[in-house]
Amino acid sequence: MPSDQAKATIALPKLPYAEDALAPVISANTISFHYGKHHATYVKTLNELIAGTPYEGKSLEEIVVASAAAKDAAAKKIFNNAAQAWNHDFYWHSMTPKGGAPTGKIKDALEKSFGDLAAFKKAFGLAAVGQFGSGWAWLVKGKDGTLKIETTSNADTPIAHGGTPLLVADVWEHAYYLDYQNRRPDHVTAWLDKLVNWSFAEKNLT
Ligand code: MN3
Repeated sequence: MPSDQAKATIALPKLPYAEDALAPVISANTISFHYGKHHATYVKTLNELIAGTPYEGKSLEEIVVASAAAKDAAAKKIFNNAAQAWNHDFYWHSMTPKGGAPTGKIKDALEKSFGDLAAFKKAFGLAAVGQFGSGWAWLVKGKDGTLKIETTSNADTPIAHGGTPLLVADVWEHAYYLDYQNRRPDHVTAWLDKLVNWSFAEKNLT
């Protein structure tokens, strides 16, 4: 029976830029499917799965952490959709039309951990291209304060394991296939050179 009582649901966050803002590295067509279909569907499915469960009313981060710790099949489905919803919002913010070279504290941290920007890009690119199948390539702050590169498979996310992500690249095929087909290395190279939102990474670092 329909109720007019407002229920706490997880909202689809707005994109931080227009759908065509990242072109030509990522086309408006890709963003319209990736955000408007893939990301939106994770959010919609999540809301359907948590309705009437103890997860309802929790924040997205809380749902990710709680469902990661639970071992049952229902929790696994909730985790997949919650983590994908969280990862995608983090991914949109990891990019900007004004990408380029890092400055300030994030530049210092990168140089301390990787030597220089070129060495970071090489290591991150190898990890992103080498992630077998669907997944994510992350720049994270390790427990010792140094920056590290990690990859996760499918929906998995550092925040489920107490990690501190600074940036993420989506390497699921849906992130680049319309523009690059099988050329994931070309997509990752252009992503690193043109789209990285270093201010977002710095904000997450400090
Ligand atoms: Mn995706």
